[in-house]
Amino acid sequence: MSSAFSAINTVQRPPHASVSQENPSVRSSLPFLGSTHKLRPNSLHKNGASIRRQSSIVAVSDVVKQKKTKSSSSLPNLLITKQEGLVLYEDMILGRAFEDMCAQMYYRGKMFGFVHLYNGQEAVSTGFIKQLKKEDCVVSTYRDHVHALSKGVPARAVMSELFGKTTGCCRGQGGSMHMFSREHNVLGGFAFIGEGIPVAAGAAFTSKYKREVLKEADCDHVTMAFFGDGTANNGQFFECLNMAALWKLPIIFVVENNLWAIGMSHLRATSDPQIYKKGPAFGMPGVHVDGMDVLKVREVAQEAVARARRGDGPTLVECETYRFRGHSLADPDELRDPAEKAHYATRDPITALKKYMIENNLVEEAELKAIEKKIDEVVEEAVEFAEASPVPVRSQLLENVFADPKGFGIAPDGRYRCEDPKFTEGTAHV
Ligand SMILES: Cc1ncc(C[n+]2csc(CCOP(=O)(O)OP(=O)(O)O)c2C)c(N)n1
Ligand SMILES: [Mg+2]
Repeated sequence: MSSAFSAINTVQRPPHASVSQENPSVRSSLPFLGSTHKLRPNSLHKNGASIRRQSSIVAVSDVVKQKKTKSSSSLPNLLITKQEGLVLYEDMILGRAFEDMCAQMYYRGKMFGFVHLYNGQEAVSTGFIKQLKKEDCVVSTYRDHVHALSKGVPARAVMSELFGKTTGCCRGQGGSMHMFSREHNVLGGFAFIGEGIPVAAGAAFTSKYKREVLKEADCDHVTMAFFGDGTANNGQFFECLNMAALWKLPIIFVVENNLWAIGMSHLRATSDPQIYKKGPAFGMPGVHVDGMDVLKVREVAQEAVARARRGDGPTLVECETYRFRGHSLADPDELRDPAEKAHYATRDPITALKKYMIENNLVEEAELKAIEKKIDEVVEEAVEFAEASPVPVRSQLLENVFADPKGFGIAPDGRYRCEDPKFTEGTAHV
């Protein structure tokens, strides 16, 4: 037994096993970080290993420790090869640089509506999505630009979407909160919290149906649903945990616990702040991972993906992370304690990966600098492309909004109501 998942599986099988039966001291073997003082360990149990065998939860840091000796790396005792590290680094740099550019463009008036940035959370998107194949699906939230980028949607298509241009991945019709790409199997950013989770469950059901009912033997596609700590208090989350476990769906529920839901502290909003514990209650593994450490996230992601692909069902993963900016670019971010922000700033996932790679002689700093320069150019080019792209024609306004726009967007004479010059003045007879 060498993994969190196998440990969890052994305890989830007995029909009467439940989280409430666990040894309460197990909780203390899971350090939560930062402002979650209530969850800090009082004392560690002397015999942690035996507790872990009985428990339905395992500290992922231990998994990583155990795995050090049999890493996928050709170098002994390293968690990654140079090539793997460079892929992770480049993807995180892309996410960060892209979002920083979004902030600039937003404040210059190039984007409309709310824009929610992902700075600080990059290790989650990179650690998980880089484990996927193109056919696998990703479902996101309104904080979705970086999930789309990690899944391979070109930066120019995401930036153009943010500018509301026709060359955007949704022809400019979705904007910041609705990134979608059929080609890349990005099934959407969703603005209503929790609404993406059933969509993800549906996508996972599709994969299973294709394999088991339509006998498409090679359909081993996996779906990842990303959502926040606040969203994990919504009913859709629980309903989908139930269905996913019941039907053994190939889905991974990735909770990005950044400790805040706008200005509501996670500790004030939920009865048990340890979200991963809800997994075993439904009969699936629940894992907590340090979401500021891309190597740990990646380890967990690999196991969860493998489990889903081989038909063993869903996994719930809680990534403890932090957003480095306000909830959205309209948020002055005055509610969070500066000390908490400072604490997480020292845990920047990009700096941590860079340190790991350099200290282990995997790369020279100059190689990482070259990646940063390349990505700066990619992001610059994305802005130029978006700037130069055309805005959609007005008649596109109602496309894909109503199945039958007659009576809504289309007047009795068959013309789009928005074509009426008085439409935007609010004086048209509609
Ligand atoms: C159904 C619904 N209710 C309320 C809101 C308003 N709202 C927008 S973001 C948000 C907080 C979500 O927090 P969390 O799930 O932790 O995600 P985070 O923003 O931290 O990534 C809320 C309540 C919404 N978008 N949808
Ligand atoms: Mg949150």
